[in-house]
Amino acid sequence: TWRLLSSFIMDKSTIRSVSKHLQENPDAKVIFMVGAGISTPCGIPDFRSPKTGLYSNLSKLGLPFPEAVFDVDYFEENPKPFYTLAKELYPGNFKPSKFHYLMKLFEDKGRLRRIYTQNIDTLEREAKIHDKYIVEAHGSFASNVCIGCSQRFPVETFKAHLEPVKLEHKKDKGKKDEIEFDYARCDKCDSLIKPSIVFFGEGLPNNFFDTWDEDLEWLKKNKKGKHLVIVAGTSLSVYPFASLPSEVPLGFKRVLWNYEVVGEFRSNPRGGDLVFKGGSDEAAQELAKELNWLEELQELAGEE
Ligand code: CNA
Repeated sequence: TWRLLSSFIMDKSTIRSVSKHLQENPDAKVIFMVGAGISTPCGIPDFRSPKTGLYSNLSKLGLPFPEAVFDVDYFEENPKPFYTLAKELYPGNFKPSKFHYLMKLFEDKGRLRRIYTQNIDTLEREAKIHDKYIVEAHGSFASNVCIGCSQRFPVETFKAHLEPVKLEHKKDKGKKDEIEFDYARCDKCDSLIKPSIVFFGEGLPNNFFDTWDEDLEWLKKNKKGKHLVIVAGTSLSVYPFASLPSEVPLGFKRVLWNYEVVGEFRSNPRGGDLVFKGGSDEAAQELAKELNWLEELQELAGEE
């Protein structure tokens, strides 16, 4: 019976509850906390989905362990896997999902407080959501930094080096042509330049901590707990980001839209949690329908 009960409360009725809450509380705003799952409908693989996730597809890059692609020491030794991945993931190659456009609608309707994103694909910006709402917790491709002296470089610096150069092995006819990159290097110290993406072992940007402090204060002032937190498309396994939902003060409704039940929603669920186990775009579409925003959502997403 427990199983039956839990599958019942994870169905679309929880999305209707979100809609009802937002309609009954016109001053309530939403904080989104999102991850790679909201961009899988755009064609960008996430990390951990079995079979389709990046980690299960990285073997072709010859990495000693999958996370090495985002490891500074490994990058210094062998930048090629990161360059290969960056070329594939580089912003501009993908269009935002319905979920991204739903967040844009929350902005347009004056119902958005903030988006905390772990994604580096900049699709929130691509959906034209104003910068002031976006916290890119794991950085982005939007600026570049030298790993030796921390000097900053404009976005074009790294991008210009993403075109592979072909090395021809004229003397060794038996060997196949190899794809290589001409790695971007600092003009001052000659160390490698990388996008300002947070690699493992690196600290998160200050604005992540500062903005979250500000938003926590803002939540605490809302004594009746009317604001909402919507968590979507994340395995909640990378810290400190993963602890955000647990820091939401008691009394607020927390929403999860994900293929699997993750983090505190599984280990320490709260009575008010509203979990929909399913696709983030499906949830976005359903909520838009319930709020009578569907036409606008379809227009933003470029659908008929
Ligand atoms: P993750 O660990 O790969 O988890 C993704 C989660 O989303 C899993 O629980 C999936 O079941 C779920 N999921 C996948 N697709 C959907 C969908 N359409 N609807 C609902 N749920 C879905 O990714 P996290 O973001 O939690 O991990 C943090 C890493 C991933 C961050 O450091 C990112 O930089 C990194 N990453 C980002 C991107 C990107 O920018 N798009 C891509 C791949 C990895």
